[in-house]
Amino acid sequence: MEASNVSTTTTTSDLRATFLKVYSDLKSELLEDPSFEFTDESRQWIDRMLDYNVPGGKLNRGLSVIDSYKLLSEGKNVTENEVFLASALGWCIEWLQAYFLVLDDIMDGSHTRRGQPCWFRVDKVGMIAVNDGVVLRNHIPRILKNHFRGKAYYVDLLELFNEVEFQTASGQMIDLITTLQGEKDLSKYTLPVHRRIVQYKTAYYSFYLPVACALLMAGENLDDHTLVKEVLIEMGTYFQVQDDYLDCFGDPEVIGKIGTDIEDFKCSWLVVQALERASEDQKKFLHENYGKADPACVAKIKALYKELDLETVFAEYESKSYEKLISSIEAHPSKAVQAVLKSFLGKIYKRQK
Ligand code: GPP
Ligand code: MG
Ligand code: MG
Ligand code: MG
Repeated sequence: MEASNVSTTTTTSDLRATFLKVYSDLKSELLEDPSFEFTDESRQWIDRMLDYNVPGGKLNRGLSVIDSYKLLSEGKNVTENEVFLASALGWCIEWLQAYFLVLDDIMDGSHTRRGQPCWFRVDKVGMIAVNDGVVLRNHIPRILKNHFRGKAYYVDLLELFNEVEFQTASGQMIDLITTLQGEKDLSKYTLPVHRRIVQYKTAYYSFYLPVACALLMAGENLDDHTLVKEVLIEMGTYFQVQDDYLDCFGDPEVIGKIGTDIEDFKCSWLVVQALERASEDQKKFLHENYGKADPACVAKIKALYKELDLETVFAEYESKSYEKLISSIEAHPSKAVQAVLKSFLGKIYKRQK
């Protein structure tokens, strides 16, 4: 048991090291992009901006492309070049994530991310971060062009990234405009509304996209994998419920960010659950204190969540979701696909960060 644990750890850290090496390669290419005449200053800006925002996360999304591709290859020899290509796609997703997070932190008025100040809060950055987001987004098709242009699945890849970006931006839009409704009438926050927001803003890019990239690389047609997509969307929904939970109950030291959902009047899973369980008096209390920047109001909301025992409600949701996901996964005819989905689920079940 001990020995196999050690070897798994080594493999995981080897994979991470290989993956990070590809990051350096891709960054160097972008810093030598022939379409732009870099000055020392502009090259240094991009270099620092990328290092600050792209590689510092858990890298789950990116690493999953390699994992999934290997599992889909079912023991066939995966070449070094294929690992490189799967890594490049993984990094495209990490770039996409960096672009979303830089902008999301501005929109949410957040303070920290991955244990450091949000990029826009860094001295001399400020609203230059908006353009950095645009630059990050524009790096993706450049990476794809550099490495996938000759592939049969090139157009499918471009369409996939475009489609998923559109879905995420639409989800982000409803996340933001729903707060306007909530401010008028908190009873508009219901589970179906929450579900729609999180499916679009998180599930497509965080869960469907990595596996879809691996499927395209493996020569599959995405239209043949609707069941896989459905399971991944469910998994992504569960992941964002965890994110909402950790925003309030997580340890900022561990999750690397300080929650802002209560201050921001977000249609979070927690407030939806609270509204379902609150008495008339408690609802009134919620209306009076939710969405206020005042730390005393935030503390009152957190106290009400505890009083309503949302920690237990969440623990029950978590184990039920896990069981449901496992049984949907086991209904899939392919063992290789089952392994891909189980591996992804294993990475997030009961996560603390
Ligand atoms: C996560 O929401 C959603 C995103 C990061 C998508 C952003 C999309 C854009 C088009 C900018 P969140 O605000 O709950 O995430 P976090 O808790 O990490 O801030
Ligand atoms: Mg946010
Ligand atoms: Mg947000
Ligand atoms: Mg959040």
